[in-house]
Amino acid sequence: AHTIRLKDYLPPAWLVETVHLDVSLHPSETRVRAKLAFKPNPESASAPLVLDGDGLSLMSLKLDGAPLPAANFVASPNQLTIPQPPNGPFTLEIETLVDPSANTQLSGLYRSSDTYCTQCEAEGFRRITYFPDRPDVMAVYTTRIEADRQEAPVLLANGNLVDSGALDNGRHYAVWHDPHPKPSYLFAMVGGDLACVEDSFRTMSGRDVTLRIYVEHGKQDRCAYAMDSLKRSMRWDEEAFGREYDLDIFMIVAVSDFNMGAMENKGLNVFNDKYVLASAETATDADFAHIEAVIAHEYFHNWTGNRITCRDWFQLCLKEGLTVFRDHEFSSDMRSRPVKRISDVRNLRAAQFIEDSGPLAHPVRPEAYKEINNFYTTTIYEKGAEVVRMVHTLLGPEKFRAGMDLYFQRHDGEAATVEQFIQCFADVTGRDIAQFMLWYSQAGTPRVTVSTHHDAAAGTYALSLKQAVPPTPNQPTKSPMVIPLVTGLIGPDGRDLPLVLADGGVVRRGVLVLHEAEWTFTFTGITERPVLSINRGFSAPIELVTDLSNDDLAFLAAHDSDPFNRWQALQTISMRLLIENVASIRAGKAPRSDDKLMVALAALLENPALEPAFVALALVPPGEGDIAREIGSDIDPDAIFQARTALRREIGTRLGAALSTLYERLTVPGGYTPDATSAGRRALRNVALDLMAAGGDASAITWAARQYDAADNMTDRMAALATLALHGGPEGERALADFYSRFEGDALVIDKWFSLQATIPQADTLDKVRALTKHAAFSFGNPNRVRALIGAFAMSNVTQFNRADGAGYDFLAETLLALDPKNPQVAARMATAFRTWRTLEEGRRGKAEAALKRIKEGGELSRDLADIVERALA
Ligand code: BAL
Ligand code: ZN
Repeated sequence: AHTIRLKDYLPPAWLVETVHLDVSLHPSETRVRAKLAFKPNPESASAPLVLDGDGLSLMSLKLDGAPLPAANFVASPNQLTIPQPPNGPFTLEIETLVDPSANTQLSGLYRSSDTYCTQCEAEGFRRITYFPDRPDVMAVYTTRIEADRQEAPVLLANGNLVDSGALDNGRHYAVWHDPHPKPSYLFAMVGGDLACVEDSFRTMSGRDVTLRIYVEHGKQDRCAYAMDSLKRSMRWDEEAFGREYDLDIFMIVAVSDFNMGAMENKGLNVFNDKYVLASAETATDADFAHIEAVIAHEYFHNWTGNRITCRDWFQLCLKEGLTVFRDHEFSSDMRSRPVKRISDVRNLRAAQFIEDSGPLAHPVRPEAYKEINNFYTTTIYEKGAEVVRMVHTLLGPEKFRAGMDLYFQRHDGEAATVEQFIQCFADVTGRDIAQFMLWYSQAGTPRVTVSTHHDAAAGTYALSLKQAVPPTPNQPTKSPMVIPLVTGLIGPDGRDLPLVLADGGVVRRGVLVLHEAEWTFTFTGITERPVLSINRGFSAPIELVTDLSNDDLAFLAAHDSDPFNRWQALQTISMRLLIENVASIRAGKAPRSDDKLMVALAALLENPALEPAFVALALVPPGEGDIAREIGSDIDPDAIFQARTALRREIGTRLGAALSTLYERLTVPGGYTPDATSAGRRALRNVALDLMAAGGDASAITWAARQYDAADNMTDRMAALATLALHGGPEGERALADFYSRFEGDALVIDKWFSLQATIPQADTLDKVRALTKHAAFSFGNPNRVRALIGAFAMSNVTQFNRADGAGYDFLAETLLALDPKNPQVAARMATAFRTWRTLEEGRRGKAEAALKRIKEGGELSRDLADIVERALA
């Protein structure tokens, strides 16, 4: 396939002023008439008109109202060219025929449980009509939809409703107008028989906005949390960023077949129903938190993405990284900031750091792609958000806000670039941004090595830092980055010492900035040896290697004023132990235990000042993927699993009494509410239960069974089920069967049942997963089902996906070859489970490589899947 490169960017030769769409919905023959007003782009040379298409059937074509003779254009399913268009503005009327029911790719116009809906990002609009389908072509859209009134009583598109009415033959129509120019990827329309929940929001300038959430009939009572999250998001964006909503109505439509989480189409967000529907009985605390975050994320795109969009797809992080940063900030304000930060960093390490260390590593702003759908990655999103967070850290909150204000003021209504965004911060501070831009262009996770020296006689403390960025695909050598390290020096009394640099430099807000490959900061006035707390709050997305002893780390765990580093200190002690034990296990020796770690963990359990959610996070050892990444090569997933299991067992037995006291004490009084404080209590209580079970405490199984049966909410029921399924033997079987019969028919809940079974680290799991692919509730056509079963197995069941006999790889290869013709985007996403294959021990490595080669040679692959497989093998 063709490679598209950033350096080849050219502005469009033709702009589109207005788009009038007239769509007549039909299950298999939907007629789309598009009237496009073109004008030459004054900034580019005259050129033929070349419009994108994807699988289109052209029915008719008119230019300025007259049919265009066949000799004057060239049409194929994937392109429409007019070699000699008029010199000035003209209109083109294009009629195409599309088949929504046959659209299993879920890109363009398709059907989800009989509802017609669209997904146009990144390149789905060209599956509806021929168009310059690129984000720097922004037009004003008017959309007329007509449909059978019975089949689709609800007809929606972007903007405000301007007309509607009845037609002959039981049909009706609606006309929507969106006054804000937008790129085609933000177009959306929906038609179906949907229920609606309505509310309203008064904006900061006193305008009333109608809010509607459309769902399947009977699901209205599961929309309350989404609606509440939307209203809180709208208020927060006004308060935190001064951003007000700009249409009379904001709509969300929940559909059950969706490739992504949700989509920010202007005024008409389309959501995977997983991120809308919630009730105490069906959704966990984590589901509620995700709903809040995704609702906010899509809403925030209205300014960061829609009002200011991306010039081209290389700039994807401009809207995604920034909007993730904004939704993280929102959730931090709604919930506990430290707990949110720890969870986000855990996710970053488990996904982005792993991507960044393997064959799929790419810069936050890539320079080339073959298939843009494969770049909706954790690097663009989460590392992109970390880069914005570093701007915030380097500038401080006031300057950051000033830079954002300037960005909105300067670029509103434009398709912008990353340089233009960062330039706004340069302009409000007068700083040079050249070196900072390396965060966008250099892939790989920087490694910072820290060594310290205290000179008691001189009262100085030297902090020596070295940075290195590892090689990544197509980037063998790297330059030093700008690394903001929020730092504290903690005295023996547990308090932060003043940071006074020997060279007279000033440390603002505790931020030390490393610019060079190596640098030493020397502090004065340090008479007693302090303990270093560095990269507080995970101020830079780096790997940190320090010379801190385990005693220093235990001190930080107990005393650091930065909660993130308290958590990190315990993780580091655990990681050191786990790595040592993995080596022991592979050498046939028993894993050792670590008394100091147990003492530090015990202290957490007894500290009433700590938030339960924080303690819950601190009790969970580093994940299998993290341990593997830290070891780096020659990975034996079974040894890692055994080392981690041994540590969990040790915690369960050594702290058993304290854990059971916690379990009994932490009951949450009253009925279920999804607020962060109650969720934190449930989280800690359920972690305690699971650790007791891991420690082999038989009463934990009894308690889990009781909790499972008595639960009035999904968080407690699911947690008990997971503990039983992992440790409970026949009790686990009983509970799994009960769970299915309780929630049969509720697809989103049954997804939890699929995922849980797919992630059990036992030898018979693959057989069970194979059997479940035949289960009546499973379907390869629905992305949520595929992710719940196949995705969970391949991405989250480290030992069973990486079985020594290669059967896990073979299963995934077979599955991907079967799925690819139906839904290439989802197949390609699942294929990224192979992203760490080169780090495995020799036997598994050979089997994974063979499976990847089998996929590669398995027939005509989609561009999506071929791209991932080729990069994985390169
Ligand atoms: N733009 C695709 C979905 C999202 O990131 O919001
Ligand atoms: Zn987004």
